[in-house]
Amino acid sequence: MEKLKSIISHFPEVTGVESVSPLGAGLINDTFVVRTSDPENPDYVMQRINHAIFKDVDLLQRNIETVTSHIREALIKEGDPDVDRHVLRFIHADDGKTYYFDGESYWRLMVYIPRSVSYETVDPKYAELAGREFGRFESRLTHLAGSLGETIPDFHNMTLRLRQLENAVAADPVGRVAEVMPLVEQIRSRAEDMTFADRLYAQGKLPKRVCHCDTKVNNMLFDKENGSFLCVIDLDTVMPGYVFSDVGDFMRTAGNTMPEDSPELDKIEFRFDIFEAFIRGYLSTASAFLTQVEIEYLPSAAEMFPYMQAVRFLVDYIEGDHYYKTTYPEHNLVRARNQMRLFECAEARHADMQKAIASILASQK
Ligand code: GN1
Ligand code: MG
Repeated sequence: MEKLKSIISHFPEVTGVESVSPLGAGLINDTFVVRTSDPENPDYVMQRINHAIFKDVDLLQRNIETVTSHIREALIKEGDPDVDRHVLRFIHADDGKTYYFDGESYWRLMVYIPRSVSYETVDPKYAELAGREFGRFESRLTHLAGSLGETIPDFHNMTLRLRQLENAVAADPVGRVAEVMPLVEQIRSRAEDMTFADRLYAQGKLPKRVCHCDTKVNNMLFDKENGSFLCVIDLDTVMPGYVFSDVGDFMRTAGNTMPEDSPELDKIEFRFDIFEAFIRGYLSTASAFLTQVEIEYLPSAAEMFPYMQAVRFLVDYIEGDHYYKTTYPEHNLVRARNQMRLFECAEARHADMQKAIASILASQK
């Protein structure tokens, strides 16, 4: 606590700190809530940025500033009466940057959005809101593609993720490969289909747009009292990418009947009601800029993201769990199996997803 307080002292705007306690369930950064004593002062969210993963913190924070200031300006122009709850605001450290390096770790602070709540699961009503807002988020930022760097290069490059799996299998650094070979084989058998986005991009048929790239359901804030949408959080991976990332990652989390680390595979189902609702919302704000190809492959996006996540969790398991936070030795393997099961469930609904999209588009004309 004293150490955290001394870090906060480098952000002059933050005064009267009363307590600092852990917050949320992110798998990458360490997150805390900073409560202040004066009711006039806001509370804050404090994070230790995972520097092993985000190698260029300066670029990361510049991206985030570009994105948040752009959204802020748009909200002001639109006459939004509640701008401060509709976009994050990062606090400047004493050297003017929006992060502080203590010689070992990188820290940042943002204002805690009052009367907000996030969810681990949503009903179709919230899924539709989420779809609409992620579509709006993308449409607001789409022209910024040239001004944002890739905070994690090749983050959602499926071909590369599969190569990482093959490298991990070949190296077998902690002797875990034998036990996971059936899963590796299952992944290999679907590799050709699941690299569709990289092929489309190479053929010049798929654009890169600014996407959120981590649209986990818990990365959105809603109003505690009336349930209205407030804002999108966790902006570390906002960067040029395929729209498949945002549709896929939302469905990967909100569309699973079980948490992503549940070992109860027979309880996993793909929530088609959530898919329909999310896509209805998403197309209401995104269809104006989406191309035919992007729309055509949205069902494949809902399959690709559980598949990619299975690969990523499995690579981390094989490599000895250095990327994701884990709480027991098999955690990443359980997650990988869970995601592969969800992938199969989503795949089984491919034709239904296509039909739903066609009928939504027809109804929105
Ligand atoms: C990580 O930080 P968090 O928990 O929101 C990860 C995502 C994964 C997700 C899996 C930078 O997100 O890509 O989909 O875990 N973020 C990064 O739960 O790797
Ligand atoms: Mg998060």
